Amino acid sequence: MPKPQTRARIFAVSLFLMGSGFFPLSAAAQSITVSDASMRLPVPGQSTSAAYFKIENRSDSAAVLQALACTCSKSAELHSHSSENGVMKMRREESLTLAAGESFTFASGGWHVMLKDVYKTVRSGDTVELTLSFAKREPVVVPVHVTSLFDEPDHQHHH
Ligand SMILES: [Cu+2]
Repeated sequence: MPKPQTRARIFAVSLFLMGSGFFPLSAAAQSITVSDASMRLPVPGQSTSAAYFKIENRSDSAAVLQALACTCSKSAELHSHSSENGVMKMRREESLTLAAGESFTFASGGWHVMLKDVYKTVRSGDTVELTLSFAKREPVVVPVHVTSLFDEPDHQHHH
């Protein structure tokens, strides 16, 4: 049984190891900010939807967003939109690179997070969690506000 003093020292050493080796870029990871995250529920009969947010890289090095996961759906993919001969096309992207200081907005008609097989238990007004995974950085977890097409004032008196 180690004396309290020894135990305290072991604890201090393990904290040091975590700080220096296990999460070497924790300070950098904190400088990725995500705001205004929202998703709309799939329309009736569909199970696919999209999430949008604004992301800002406040760190001094490039950030590469590589993967996403949402507590609201079976899978989440990075997608872009582009117009080819007047036809909007959606494409799956491997990653999004943000230079130091750069910000980027995911929005309808542009880059979005494609949510596939959205769980039926998710309701309008809920808050779900989106996890953004980066190359050589800790993941960032953000709350996402769930909305529905039927939230719109136009639809509320249709009964
Ligand atoms: Cu898509």
